[in-house]
Parts: sequence; C-alpha cells; structure tokens
Amino acid sequence: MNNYNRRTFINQLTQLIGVPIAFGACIPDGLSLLIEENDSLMHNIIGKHPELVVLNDRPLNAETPAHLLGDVSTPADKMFVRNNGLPPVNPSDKNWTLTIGGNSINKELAFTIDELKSSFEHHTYQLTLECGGNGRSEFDPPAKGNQWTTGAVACPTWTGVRLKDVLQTAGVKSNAVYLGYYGADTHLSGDENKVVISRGVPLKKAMENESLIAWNMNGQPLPVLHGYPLRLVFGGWPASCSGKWLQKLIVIDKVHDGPKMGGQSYRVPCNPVAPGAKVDDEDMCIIESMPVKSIITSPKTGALTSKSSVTIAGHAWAGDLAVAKIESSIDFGQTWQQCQLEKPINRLAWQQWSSKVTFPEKGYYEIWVKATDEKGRAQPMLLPGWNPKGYLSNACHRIAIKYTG
Ligand SMILES: Nc1nc2c(c(=O)[nH]1)N[C@H]1C(S)=C(S)[C@@H](COP(=O)(O)O)O[C@H]1N2
Ligand SMILES: [Mo]
Repeated sequence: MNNYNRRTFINQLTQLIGVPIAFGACIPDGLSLLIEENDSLMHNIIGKHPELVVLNDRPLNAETPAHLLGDVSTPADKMFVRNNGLPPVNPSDKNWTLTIGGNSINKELAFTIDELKSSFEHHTYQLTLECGGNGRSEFDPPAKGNQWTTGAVACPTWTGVRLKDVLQTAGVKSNAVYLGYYGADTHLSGDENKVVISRGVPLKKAMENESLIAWNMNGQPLPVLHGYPLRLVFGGWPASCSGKWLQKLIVIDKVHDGPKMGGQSYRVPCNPVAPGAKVDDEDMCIIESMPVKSIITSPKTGALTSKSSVTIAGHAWAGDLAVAKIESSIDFGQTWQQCQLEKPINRLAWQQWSSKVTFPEKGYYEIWVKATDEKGRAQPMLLPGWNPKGYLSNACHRIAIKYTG
C-alpha cells in the first residue's frame, strides 16, 4: 500500500472504530484488525477473579456475575467489593486497636487483635452479605448510585469473636439502643477529619450469636478490600452495617446518626410510594432485615443445550428468616415447579437449591426462579416497590437458555 492509500485506509478505520489507531502506521499490509469490543472497563483488582464487573474505580465497586457465585461458601476472589471511600494503605494487625465506647458502655476498653483473639471464644459462621443496593439497576425511573445487577451478594465463612461477648465485657447499660462503627478508610475528598461511613445496628441485632467481629474469611485473614484486619459481620442485613477496617465501636442510648445513617441513605419510604415520588427524609425508615431473594448460578445465562433436560441450581436467602420454598418456571410464570431446597448450614447463611427442568420442544426459554420465606412472603416477579435510592430490589432472577435439540 502506498502512503496515500495507507492514510485513507487508516482514516476510514478510525471513523469505524471511533478512536485513533495508535501505531496505525505500523499495521502490516494484509492484516485485518480484530476491532473487538466489550463494554467492560478494564481492570486488574489484585486478588479478584478477572470476570468481576467493575462499576466504579474510585471508590472501587465491583460485582460478581451470577455464574461465578456457585460455591456454597463464597471464595474471597469472587466476593463483590463495595467501598464508599479509600481503604487504608497497608494496614497492619500488629498495631491495630479496637476501642469500645459510647455513652451506654460502662467502661471504655481497647483491645489489640491478639487480645481479642485470646480473650474470647472463637466462632465460625457462614453469613450472607448483600449490599442494600443490589439489583438497583432494575428500577424505573432509575435510581442514582452504583447500578448493581445481581452480583452484590456473597456468603463466605467468617471467623471471629461474638460482638456480644466483647460488649458484655465492657458492660452494656440498660439504656443502650444502638451500636455504631468507625473504620480506618479515608474520605474521597482526602479530608482526614471526614468520616466515610459510620453505620450500625440496633442493640438486639448486635447481641445475636451470629453477630461477629471477624478476622478470617474462609479460614484466611480478611483481604484488605474486605476489611483486614477486622470487620463486623451481620448476616441478612444490608452489608453496609458490616463495617470494614474496624477501629471503634460505640454503644449509645439513641439511634446512631453517623454518615449514611440518615437522610435517604440505606433508608426506604416507611409506606409505599409511587415510582418517581419525592419522599421527605422524615418519611424514610432505616432498612433492617433484607427481603427474600434467590439467584441462579448454573447454567450461565445465554447457554445452549442439546439436551431436553438440564439441572439448574443456585442459592436463596431471606434476611433474618429462612427460605421455605423455591420454585422455577420455564413458561414466563404460568406454571411453577418446586425445586429441592437445602437447610442453611447455620442461621443467616444462604441455602442451596437445585432442580431438573425439561423443555417440551426446541426453542428459546427463560428460566425464572422465585423464593418464598418462612413467613410466606415471595419474591416479586419483575419489580418490588420503587424507592428513591433503589434499595431492596428482590425481583426474581431470570436466565436465558436455548434448547437446540
Ligand atoms: N469502613 C467501611 N465499611 C464498609 C463500607 C465502607 O465503605 N467503609 N462499605 C459498606 C457497604 S455499603 C457494603 S455493601 C459492604 C461491602 O463489603 P465488601 O466490600 O467486603 O463486599 O461493606 C460495608 N462496610
Ligand atoms: Mo452497600
């Protein structure tokens, strides 16, 4: 190709691709460019599976595609990441202290990690953490915030001490109402005096057996992204209650008012509102237990099958409750078939379900799955009640399958 032809060729390609071709002058004659595109933002999160989908890189937010969530206990490399600020850089468990204070504590106490580990009994539970905004992308009109689809949920195995053992040692006064946490992350503004997020739970939730101050995840030290060296874990509640990089706990005589406790954060209208409505802060209530929900982890959506029967499987969870029933449909919800459902390994762990579905003829199918909790509440088919910030989206998970015969 002469230089003139090469230049026009590259100009045409540039228009097609939409960005200039770096090193365009070096393209060998006769080479056809790949010109492949996908819409994922390229990333390299150390310690994470490469298929995690990055929604945001400052702060870092990444979710897990459903087909990667098949493990009973979620491995660290497949757990979603939700940061509101910037994680501490190279935190160390050697000089870390956890302080217990607040006006409803008898005696302010501080523990090193070694002291925590040696003073209290260790407990291990599998606990479900789901971001309050998981599924937000479904809402219409759209809600601002990370557009999570189905992947801001995980259920790793956590080891630590019971929060109640630690609080009781410090002495909880009878007027205690709420627990609040403070972590070591820094505000995006760089302002060291600004707290990124400081949420918590009512004392009753804090005192449950499964409420942990954890240092291990699946038998390994917590990864930094998930709160190393210490974090709270409250299974079944919005994961924003589970403070990472935990440095300080307070027990106080009123509802905690730290950043992201009030206003529209992690709160929903106390009574249902029409989609798009503006809701005053005083008409919003703090989210507590998460609603019943399920996910299909196998097959991966879009799969082709030559067999008329396939096994489908996944998990289901229901906040503080257990899941009582799970059903699947291949006819857009006209008929439902009961799936097999296992008991949770412990309270507040997600439950495994599976079923065999049989396709009557060749064609495109959607598999829908719907869980019902032990109080008889089922997942909504397409959309739950709209709310300004798009929380608690527990619509049925749907996948596509082509039976090719
Ligand atoms: N200190 C601190 N704790 C935090 C957060 C944070 O930004 N800072 N994010 C919260 C939110 S909104 C969620 S959903 C979970 C996410 O936990 P993960 O990143 O380990 O998945 O951590 C919670 N704990
Ligand atoms: Mo969250």
